[in-house]
Amino acid sequence: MNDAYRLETLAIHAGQEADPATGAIMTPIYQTSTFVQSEPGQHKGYEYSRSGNPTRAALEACIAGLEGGQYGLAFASGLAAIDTIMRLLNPGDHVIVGNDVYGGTYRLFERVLARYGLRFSWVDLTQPEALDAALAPQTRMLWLETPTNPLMTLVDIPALVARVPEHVIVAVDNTFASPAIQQPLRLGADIVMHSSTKYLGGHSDVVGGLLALNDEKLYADLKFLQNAIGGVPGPMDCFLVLRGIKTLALRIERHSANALQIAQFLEDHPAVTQVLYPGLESHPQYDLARRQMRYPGGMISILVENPEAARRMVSRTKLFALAESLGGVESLIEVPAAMTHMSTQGSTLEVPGTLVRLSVGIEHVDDLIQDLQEALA
Ligand code: P1T
Repeated sequence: MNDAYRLETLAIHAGQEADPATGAIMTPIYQTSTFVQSEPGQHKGYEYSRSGNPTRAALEACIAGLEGGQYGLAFASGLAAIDTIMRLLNPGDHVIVGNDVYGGTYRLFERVLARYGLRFSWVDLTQPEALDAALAPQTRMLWLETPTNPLMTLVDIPALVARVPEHVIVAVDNTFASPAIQQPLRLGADIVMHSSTKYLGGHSDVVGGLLALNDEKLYADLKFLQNAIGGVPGPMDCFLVLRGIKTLALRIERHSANALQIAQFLEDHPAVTQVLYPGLESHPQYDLARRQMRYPGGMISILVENPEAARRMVSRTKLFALAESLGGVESLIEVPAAMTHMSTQGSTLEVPGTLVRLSVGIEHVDDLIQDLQEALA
């Protein structure tokens, strides 16, 4: 695929040439566990679907194209993708992580991987200088989310990349933004990771994870781990993500336009104490957002007066469904402290019970604002 094509074109075509066998324009769902060989080791590029499957290969090429990478890898979930990255490390290795991340990432790092000898430092990376103090001789990885889940803070990817030694792997969880908003590999990151459950899938009908990268050795190591560990997606799930990606650019435009209007509405609402949205001038990193993000995205977090007000609001919306997850065409709302981030309770990553997170869908914005107005009345 021509590297010069723009994201809108790549979303529809990258990795998705017509099926050579039949001419089918849509990538076939190769629902098979294994592939016949003519002699041992003689096959048509596929042996067994944990190691590789043509529908998955199309998705892997697609995410590589969208992120401006050479290589892509697909997983059964975002967490399976993160876990596979972390198996690049050895006991005693040190990882620096931003101090606001998805609750499941925190749980995997501190409750699972710490038991295998990895050490994690949780650092406020909105100040790039804070990174210097956290760096240790054993530091092997810098793990970034931007915007973060759920506080919507940003990190300056090139500024942080410039501060770490060459041997430190910089991985960016690009789930909240999607490649339609920012492409971390182009900003110097080594690995970009997605929960494709979210904006890439886009329709709340599939759970998945994706990686994209450029370094050949790192790719060989991750591909080995993908097969050795086996957290791979089935062909139907790969098809659904490919299908969702086709409209990514259009959806992100509408998610962002709707979210900006809703953020402005909420900022003026007396029941709302604070709105955290990178598209608002009041966001402390508005300048960085303008520099690093093509669109401000569809995620908004707000603070309300007290936890009861938060619970009341999310129980009263009708269009904004009360549910975990994000990035689908339909609007969702939740209280992170009680739902997606319960695992951070009692830690330095704990989020306040007054925080409400909105995933703004692509419904008509006037209907969404009316729904929020009624819920806050
Ligand atoms: O759910 P899964 O596909 O395994 O992806 C995990 C994950 C990783 N990174 C980020 C930034 C995420 O937001 C998620 C999943 N998040 C939710 C389910 C949520 O509601 O926040």
